Amino acid sequence: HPLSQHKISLIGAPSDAGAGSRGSSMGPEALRVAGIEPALLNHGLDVEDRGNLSGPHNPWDESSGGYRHLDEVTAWCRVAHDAVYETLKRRRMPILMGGDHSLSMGSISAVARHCREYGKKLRVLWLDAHADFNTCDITPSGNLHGMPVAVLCGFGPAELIELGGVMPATPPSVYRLIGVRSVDPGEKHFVHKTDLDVFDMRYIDENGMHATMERALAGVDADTHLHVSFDADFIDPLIAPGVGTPVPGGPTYREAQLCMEMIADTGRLGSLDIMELNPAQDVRNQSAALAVDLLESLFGKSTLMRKRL
Ligand code: EXY
Ligand code: MN
Ligand code: MN
Ligand code: MN
Repeated sequence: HPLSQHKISLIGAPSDAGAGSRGSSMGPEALRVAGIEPALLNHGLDVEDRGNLSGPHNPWDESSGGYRHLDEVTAWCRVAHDAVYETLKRRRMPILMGGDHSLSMGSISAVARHCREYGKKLRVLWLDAHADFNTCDITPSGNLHGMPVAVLCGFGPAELIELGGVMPATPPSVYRLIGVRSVDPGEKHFVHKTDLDVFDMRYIDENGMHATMERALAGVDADTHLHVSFDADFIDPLIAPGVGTPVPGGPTYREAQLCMEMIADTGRLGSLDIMELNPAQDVRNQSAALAVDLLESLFGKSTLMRKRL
């Protein structure tokens, strides 16, 4: 096995250049203040905090050619790609602490490169209120945090779609989008056309989180590298208000915990993004604290009393 799941590297990526509001640049520090490192140490894991990456500041410019801050986002994604790729090469599990969700173009292109080199199958769970599948032609905002899944599938500007060395970084078939409840009209059409696998909130309401995760994880086996891209706006904003783009009607505390517990049960987690926490919108850092709580479940802490079969 090329990677030790017991050796974790925390990587801060304090940029909000891809977002429509400022503040997710404070996400990495909010996670540290919420005790991300001691929480992982408590689970007997070997944890190193590599500090924060650096990149350009947010110029707060207008969108141009359908993209806002393309140069800045590209620079940040390059450093995120390199840090995640190098961490995987050292056989450690990278946890990228965002930062806005555009940074996942960097992390996932690196994870995909790693999987190609080690002959691993990649599965990406995209936990998000949004589909993040816009392109410059259909985006209502130009904000690149609304486009990372499309870019990773090869739909986007040259400098971003080529980040991981090959284009596209990933086929659409590796993705499972979970928790979706806000999609733009053109984006919805494009999601359907691309045949992305989406478990939206209506699906979760009707089938329950357990059946949803069983389907989203179907086919994950010993050869699979599982990447979780966690957008904090996945969770219902009643309990996670500290995000830039809250959307009502998300998973409850228990639904979110069950989701994490079922991922933990696969034993296949290989890399993780924790994105879009916005401390400027939060109340007493509760959303970062909740993210750390969920992270513990993702690493195997469970309140399960029933003896395992
Ligand atoms: N779909 C909207 C847009 O593209 O502007 C909003 C995107 C928000 C993306 C967030 C964080 O996941
Ligand atoms: Mn604990
Ligand atoms: Mn997102
Ligand atoms: Mn989102």
